[in-house]
Amino acid sequence: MLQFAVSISNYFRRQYLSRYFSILLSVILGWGVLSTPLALAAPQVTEVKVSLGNSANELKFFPNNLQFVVGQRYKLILDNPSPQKHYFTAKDFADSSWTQKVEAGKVEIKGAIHELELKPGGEAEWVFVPMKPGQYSLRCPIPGHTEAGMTGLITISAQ
Ligand SMILES: [Cu+2]
Repeated sequence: MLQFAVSISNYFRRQYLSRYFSILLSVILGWGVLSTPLALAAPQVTEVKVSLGNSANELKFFPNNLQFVVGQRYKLILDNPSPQKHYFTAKDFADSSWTQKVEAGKVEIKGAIHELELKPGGEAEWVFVPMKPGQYSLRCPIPGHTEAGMTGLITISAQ
């Protein structure tokens, strides 16, 4: 009799557990199914490419006029196809934006950034959201480069 009671209670416990697990499983699966489209629909990133100099060693940014809109997310892809190092320096613009991250090589930097140095052949990605409308100057502060025309204009416009 006792044996019977134990097996009955085991039976119900198993039933209970299997129901519990199937609910848990469906919650996990449901979450997976629901969260996938949500992740895909996450705020879009607009990619913008800027080259620091070129292979002919012209001291310019290509392009040198950048337009962004407040509140949108951008990935600024910087490269340096020239034979010498350059800087992407735009301190006021950086102060007027929220930086999500900067990626260069295998390093990812979180937080504020003001200036990026790119060696020949270097690449970096800067993911940010412009916050404050305005016009901001861009330049390469290596001696002679700003003077030679390695400057640019960054415009952040309101939504
Ligand atoms: Cu330069």
